[in-house]
Amino acid sequence: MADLIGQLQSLAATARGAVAGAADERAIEELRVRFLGKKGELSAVLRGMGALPAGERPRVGEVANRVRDEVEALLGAARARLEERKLEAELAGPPIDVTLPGRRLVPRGHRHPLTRAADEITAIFSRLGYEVASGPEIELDWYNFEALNIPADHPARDMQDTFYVEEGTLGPGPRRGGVLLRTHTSPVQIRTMKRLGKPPVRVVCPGRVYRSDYDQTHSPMFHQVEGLCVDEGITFADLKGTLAAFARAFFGPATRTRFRPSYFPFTEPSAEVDVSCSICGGKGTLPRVRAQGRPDEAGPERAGGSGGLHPPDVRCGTCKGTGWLEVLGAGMVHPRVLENGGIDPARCTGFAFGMGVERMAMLKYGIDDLRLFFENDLRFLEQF
Ligand code: 2U9
Repeated sequence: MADLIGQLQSLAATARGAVAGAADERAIEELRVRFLGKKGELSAVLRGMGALPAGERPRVGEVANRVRDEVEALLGAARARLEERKLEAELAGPPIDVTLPGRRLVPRGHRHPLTRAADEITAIFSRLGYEVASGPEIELDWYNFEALNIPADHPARDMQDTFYVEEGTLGPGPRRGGVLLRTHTSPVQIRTMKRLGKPPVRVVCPGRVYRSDYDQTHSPMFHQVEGLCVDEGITFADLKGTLAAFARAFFGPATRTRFRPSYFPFTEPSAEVDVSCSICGGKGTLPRVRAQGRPDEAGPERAGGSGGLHPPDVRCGTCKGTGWLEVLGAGMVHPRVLENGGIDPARCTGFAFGMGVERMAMLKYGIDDLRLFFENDLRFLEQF
């Protein structure tokens, strides 16, 4: 017994010296392992306890516990001393400017210009109290056409020719009619009306749509944002006010709006909506030398009055000289469409509108070629 107690006391003495000389965290950790670890010196001494008579074990255990507590306390105090020294060194060193901007270790990415345009559009309608909804891109004929007052023999189906999914490729399950890639996001509004079951309905639906079209200005896949507002007493005036507010928020506060009569199977009456050209401000012309000053600024050649010395204005290419850009379609929802959404057309009215995101982005960011959106050329994408 005396032998084991002697070993424990000499372990404590060694530890005191060793810990006092430990210079850093690593050295302290190494000492912890050496003295207190599972295969450390204390464990080794304790293994000798097995050979002692049972009556002597408690005394040795008591000393061993004291030694363990002491070594733990020594290690803790050494760690605290190191911490304190580190802090003092930091405080003595050059001051840290906590107002400096953080360092960006990984370059931050950014949204695709189409995502950005769609986000800006939906954010404006969110502020007007609309919810944002999405739905399937592979859609039933009923939701895409029938419910929107476009029966199988309707000529509007030609303009929205799409891609059909072959019956054989679909799993089992009940369905009404064909399955296709949606040609507009309107089915989401039908689904939303059915989901809510009662007015008011205020929803905007951004998403991909598909048409069998491919040329300079048409892509077989493009993006739309459509909106729907249904309640008791909704009028065409609400539609005009809403779209005018949207156009000002998206294109700038000076933007004007005009409505021209049109036709859609799902709205009656229907309108094409134009906004004043965001490039020429609605004038239809641009000063020939834009680089030399803002359009309204009188250059040196204008000073001195009506000498006619400044070069003549040129036709604005964006609006083709008309001062107007066609950007939206809209109208009052056809009563049969409301009914298909489960809303009583005798009690409620509603307006709907739709826009192409590619066109909105091209006009807002001054992009002149639709194909740029889909080529994934970083020289283009990194400008946004
Ligand atoms: C429901 C009822 C009515 C959505 C509407 C338009 C007019 C429209 C085009 C703009 C450019 C499509 O991307 S584009 O080619 N859209 O002209 N869309 S009204 O009408 C609806 C939708 C859903 C239940």
